[in-house]
Amino acid sequence: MAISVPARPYDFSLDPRSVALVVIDMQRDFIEPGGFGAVLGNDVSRLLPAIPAVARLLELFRARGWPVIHTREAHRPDLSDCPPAKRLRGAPGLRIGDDGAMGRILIAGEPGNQIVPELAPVKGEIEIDKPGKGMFWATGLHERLQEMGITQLVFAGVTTEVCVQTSMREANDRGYECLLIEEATESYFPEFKAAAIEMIVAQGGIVGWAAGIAGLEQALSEEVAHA
Ligand code: TIU
Repeated sequence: MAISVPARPYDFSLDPRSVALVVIDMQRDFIEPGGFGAVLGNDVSRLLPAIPAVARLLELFRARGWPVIHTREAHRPDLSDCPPAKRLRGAPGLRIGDDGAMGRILIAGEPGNQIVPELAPVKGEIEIDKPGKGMFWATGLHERLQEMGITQLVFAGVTTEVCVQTSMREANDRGYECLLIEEATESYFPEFKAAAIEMIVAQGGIVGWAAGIAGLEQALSEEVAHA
């Protein structure tokens, strides 16, 4: 039976058989000093509040055995999947593939490319390395989700208006119902986070829904009580 989650622009009808959690790019590259986010000139400490909120979401999904997908923005060591148009852009200084404080910037397998330890994937969870901002480009993820019968995605991660919003828009176009958890996403620019959320829910939910984490926790706990 569907679970009604308080959300904007209206309640989200969550189907426990068809839902997965997507945690976008909670990797050291964006969250810790010396990584890609810092190299681009950002104050990376702005993303820290998302960590405990994503941990709460992971707890909710793991407790119920619901699927969890973790993505990382990552390129191959030979950079064959990093277009020059991407590599050459950005602030002057270190570029994707250069040696940084946590190994090569945004390269798969490097220390900086690991998901922060508090949110580390556990056995059975899907891990996706994606060369783009969106989670579907060159990843095969849509096919995997279709095989699993997933039609609803709960979104978390960083940054709100870049990889989270791109992934959510791409998911919306592929027919998924998308719910963004507001405390579990952050941006280097608070005003961009706020604007991205408004863009998602405007026009009757043109991209999807947004909800506070407490409402989701409450709705799921009531479901146990009713079971
Ligand atoms: N720079 C920035 O805000 N974000 C990214 O480059 N990637 C993600 O959002 N993961």
